[in-house]
Amino acid sequence: MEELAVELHRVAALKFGCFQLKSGVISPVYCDLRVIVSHPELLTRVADLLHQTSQNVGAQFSSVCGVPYTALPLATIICSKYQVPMLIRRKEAKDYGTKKLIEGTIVPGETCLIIEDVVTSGASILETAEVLRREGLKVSDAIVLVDREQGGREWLAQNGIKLHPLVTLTQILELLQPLGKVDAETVENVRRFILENQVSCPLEKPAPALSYSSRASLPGTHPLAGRLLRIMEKKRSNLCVSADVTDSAELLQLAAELGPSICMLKTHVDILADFTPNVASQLRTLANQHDFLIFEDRKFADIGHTVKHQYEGGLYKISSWADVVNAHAVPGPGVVQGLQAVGGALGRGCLVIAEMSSQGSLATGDYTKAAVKLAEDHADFVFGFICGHKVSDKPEFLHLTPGVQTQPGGDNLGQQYQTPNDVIANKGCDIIIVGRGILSASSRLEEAETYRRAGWEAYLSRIGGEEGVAT
Ligand code: S5P
Repeated sequence: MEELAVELHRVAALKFGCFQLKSGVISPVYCDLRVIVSHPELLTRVADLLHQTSQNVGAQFSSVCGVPYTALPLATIICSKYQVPMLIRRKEAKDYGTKKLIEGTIVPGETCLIIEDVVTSGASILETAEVLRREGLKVSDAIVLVDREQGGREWLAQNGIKLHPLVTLTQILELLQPLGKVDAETVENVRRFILENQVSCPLEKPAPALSYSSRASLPGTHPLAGRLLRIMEKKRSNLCVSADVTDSAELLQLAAELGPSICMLKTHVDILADFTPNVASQLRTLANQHDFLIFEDRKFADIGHTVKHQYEGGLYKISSWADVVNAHAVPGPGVVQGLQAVGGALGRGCLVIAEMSSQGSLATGDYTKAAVKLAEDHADFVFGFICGHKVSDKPEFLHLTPGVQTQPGGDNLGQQYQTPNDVIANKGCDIIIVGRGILSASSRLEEAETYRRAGWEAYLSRIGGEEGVAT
């Protein structure tokens, strides 16, 4: 270990002095272990020691994955020398919608050992472990060259990963000091720095969820999403009623009666038996009067050229009266671009269908990820998702969830229901879309109010607020 400490110091992988970290904090020590790739003997020695440690601690594994990037050559040497299959984690976030996140043969159920050069909070190891675990692999141990002792070990342990460092920062100092490589003052400074810079465990302190109104004024929030978020806060409603009725008079009656309780009315205009342009204009008047948005649930899914016509023309002229429409991601960007060509200048917005509530839906996994990317790439027109759980961490995006009833369950054609509390408080979505849960009640207004209150209370519990303080 002494030899290793001296070598790391010699090649300037460890520097002592005064360094400003990315966070702005001044550190008396800087670990730049990337430099070891320029020193083949040291690189091989470190790889050997990492492997030896994995044997000493009795780690069981069938593959090895190095946390990108510094640990990649270390993992490569270990895998080559000791004949262990390797997995490579891709780091390019841009490609995550379409490319695999892990290269190599994945055998679900098998255990993968993580290799890392230096650990501070443990976040990089955990990120890699989560990607591996999502693919069905088990991760229980991580071998690391240097532990900065700033809380990473504890955080990883909470997430089921044992951290095995070759050496800690304190041990390195204890080895270097008698050799005159560092003085007593440096040792003391580093000790104090470690003590005063413990990384708090992100799981213990989740970032507080933002309120609807604070999200309304974020610079990246689409103007229509901003309007919707303000309506929600003002009316204390995250309820969208799905007005799945076939008679125009009933639709208008529903909009007039439930208007004050909802933030949005969702229509399927093509199920109306007696649609006329006058129905659309009366609906618009009611929307303005009661301050809700109209969402025509047309689910566009064709090439851009065709959806342009479907949106603007035909019998329904949807773009002339609906604030919001939605699109499937299956055709690729063209569908959104076609809709935007019509709706963009009118100030309209679009939701991408990232998941569906129906049993056996194919909109899962990589498809959902690609749908999120499609939305992110067109954030000047797309402002959210139809989904069953929160699919994007960007607070500018809204998550709208259909398949909601007060009792979980389903219908006999594959619809599946979650409760308002589950959707808003547990799954982190923003708006509940309720159809038959309200439409089949004897008093639709009373039932809508029940859903409105349930959705709102779930929201308040999510943001940690109480009635009256959610601003
Ligand atoms: O995945 C979906 C997407 C949508 S938009 N699942 C859905 O159920 N929907 C729509 O939400 C569906 O077309 C219907 O209009 C509404 C759900 O109605 P409910 O009666 O089952 O609440």
